[in-house]
Amino acid sequence: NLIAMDLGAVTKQSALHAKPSGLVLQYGTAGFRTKAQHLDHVMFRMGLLAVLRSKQTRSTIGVMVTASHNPEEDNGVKLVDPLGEMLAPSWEEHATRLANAEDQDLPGVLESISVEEAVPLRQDAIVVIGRDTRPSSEKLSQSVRDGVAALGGQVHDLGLLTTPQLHYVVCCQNTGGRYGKATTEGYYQKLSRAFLELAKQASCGGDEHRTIKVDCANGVGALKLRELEPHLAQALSLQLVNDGTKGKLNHLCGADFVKSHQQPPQGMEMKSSERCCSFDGDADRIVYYYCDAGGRFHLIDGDKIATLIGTFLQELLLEIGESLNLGVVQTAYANGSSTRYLEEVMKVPVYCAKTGVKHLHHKAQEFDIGVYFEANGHGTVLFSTSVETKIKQLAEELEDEKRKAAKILGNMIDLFNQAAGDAISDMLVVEAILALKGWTVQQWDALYTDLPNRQLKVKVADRRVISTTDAETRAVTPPGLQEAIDGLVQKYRLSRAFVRPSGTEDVVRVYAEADSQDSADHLAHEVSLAVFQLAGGIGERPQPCF
Ligand code: G16
Repeated sequence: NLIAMDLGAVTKQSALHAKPSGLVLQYGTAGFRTKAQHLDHVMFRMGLLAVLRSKQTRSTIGVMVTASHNPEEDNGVKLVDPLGEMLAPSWEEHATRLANAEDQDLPGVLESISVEEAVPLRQDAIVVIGRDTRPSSEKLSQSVRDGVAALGGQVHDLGLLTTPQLHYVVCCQNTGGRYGKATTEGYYQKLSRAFLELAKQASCGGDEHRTIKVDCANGVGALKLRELEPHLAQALSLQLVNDGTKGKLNHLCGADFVKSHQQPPQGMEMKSSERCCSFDGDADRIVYYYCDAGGRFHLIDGDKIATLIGTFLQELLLEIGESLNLGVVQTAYANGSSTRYLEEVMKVPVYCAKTGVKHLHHKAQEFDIGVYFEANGHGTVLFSTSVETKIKQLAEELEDEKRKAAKILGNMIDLFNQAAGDAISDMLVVEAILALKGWTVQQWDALYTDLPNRQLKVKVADRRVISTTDAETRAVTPPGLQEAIDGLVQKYRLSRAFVRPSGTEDVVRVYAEADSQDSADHLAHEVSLAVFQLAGGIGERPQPCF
């Protein structure tokens, strides 16, 4: 069977994408990420791996070239599995093994993966490729194409795409069009049709014309929002800021900057109470914010987006008279107030998963309706197939108010990108919900008050010395670190802190929350110092951020 894999061709091609010897990379939170100049061989090899995965699953596989929220000089790659989900964990291991094999060992590693996974090598393979707007992305996606071609796979290069658009296309391609048309045009049609229906249903409430200011992080989101806008038939006007014409990708802007610095992006002029939002570099995250009359900045993060969505879906279910099993999945970064609100006011089950959409997505699949969001704004809602069928049926059968509610829910189901967290889709969802509820951004913000919090990064020689347990809320190693954190947390009221190695940047992340900003800042700083001392900090000691 192995004869079907032309290892000679692979070796020849691979010489053009040589691996810098000794370089070791890990398939992390969202694939491989590092400086772009170190990634050529990884891209080629991920092309090879995508072919094997495509043959094994007898499906189209996606490869996205992006480093999402990371700086412009970085790049990265991740594989998208048949239903638009993240790559299966066992294949992440293959990816790491393949990426780290020295050039001469590459054929052997390919063979062993094929044997272990019983890959039917004569099967055809199709790989869809997307890329973000980084200067390095075009060349790197050519390397992916070379890898696919070296194993005789077929390539569909869709060029510039948001990451969630690639997930959507892969999902459509493998589900015979049931999820939608497998093109970006199909994506715009599906979302805009659902959004316009919802806008029509909301318009009885007044405010028919809405405007939103979007910080596009100087990334691909700007290009794609421009393509979407004509489909929205003026039900929503988009004012794009940081659209990539001047600034640098993710620099002083974008969802990650706004969330971690808790301040508006550069270039965003906000009038009092104006709704604004920020995407990240590949448009898979979104956070909202506004300024109040006193000029104070208010962040509305992924937790509050999840709460708005959860509340709204619960209200619709009540109206329809259906009691479905709705759950919310968060990570350790979820603000304590959001968890309390979900559990005590909304009375929905809340679960804490490890950071990384792959972990949240899988947990959310256990519910009839699984809402999952990371505090950083990455999330979506998953509806089980039977719920989807049932709701759409009820929208035909029920009468009056119940029918109206079922129709709204049916459109909501279509508006979510269930393949992946998606800034464009989530923005339309939020805009539709606010319009339907007739809510201002302040009313939304007032659902609960966030506990003051602070996130910091610490540089250490090897971040793998930190290992964690209990969904990353407790450090197991290095010895003494958790005890140190426990001691520090005790000094403050309503406090909590944890540390974890990032899977996308070479840093250790520190999170702290407490009853006041001052306490959260002090606690985060003290925990950073403990990490620096006990986990081999390098460079300058962490400086206070207050
Ligand atoms: C990626 C993942 C997210 C994760 C984030 C940060 O986001 O998709 O699930 O929250 O990285 O991960 P870490 O803290 O491990 O660095 P993105 O938007 O960069 O793709």
